[in-house]
Amino acid sequence: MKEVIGNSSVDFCKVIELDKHHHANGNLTVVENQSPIPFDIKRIYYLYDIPGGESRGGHAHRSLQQLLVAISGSFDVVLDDGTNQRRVTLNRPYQGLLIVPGIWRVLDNFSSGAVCLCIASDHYDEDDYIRDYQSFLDSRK
Ligand code: T46
Repeated sequence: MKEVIGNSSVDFCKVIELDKHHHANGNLTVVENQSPIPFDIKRIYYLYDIPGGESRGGHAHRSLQQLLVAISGSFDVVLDDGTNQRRVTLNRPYQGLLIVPGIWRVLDNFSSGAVCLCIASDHYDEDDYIRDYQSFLDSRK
């Protein structure tokens, strides 16, 4: 079993302003390895067609770092380090929420047509997930 990397806090998760190229014919935003995110990108996936009232997440990662972007619509991310919780609303395609390892996250309050782009520091690995909340709390001790 992998160890949780670092003794992280919800305060280490931050909204990062992404590069925005504004033009009369529309906008363009760029995300590259290490700029402005502090990791190399290994995987991209996205959540979409989320029915009203549904939530996603409900787990923590041992070592994965992610940047979440509301590339369409809006949703909330509830961050939990086992002691403190923070609710962050994402509703701009030029802002990304960096989530560090060891943070329980729940995504909810999805608007109609919301799309959550997830940029990840590693490939999919089920061993990196902590999907049981009590196990998450135990991992924080
Ligand atoms: C996270 C939130 C924001 C794969 O096969 N490959 C993948 O890369 C991913 C992300 C998922 N899957 C499979 C595993 C499950 O059978 O897709 C299914 C749904 O995954 P999960 O229940 O983990 O989905 P979410 O939306 O609850 O969580 C996902 C990410 O897993 C997670 O890292 O932070 O989005």
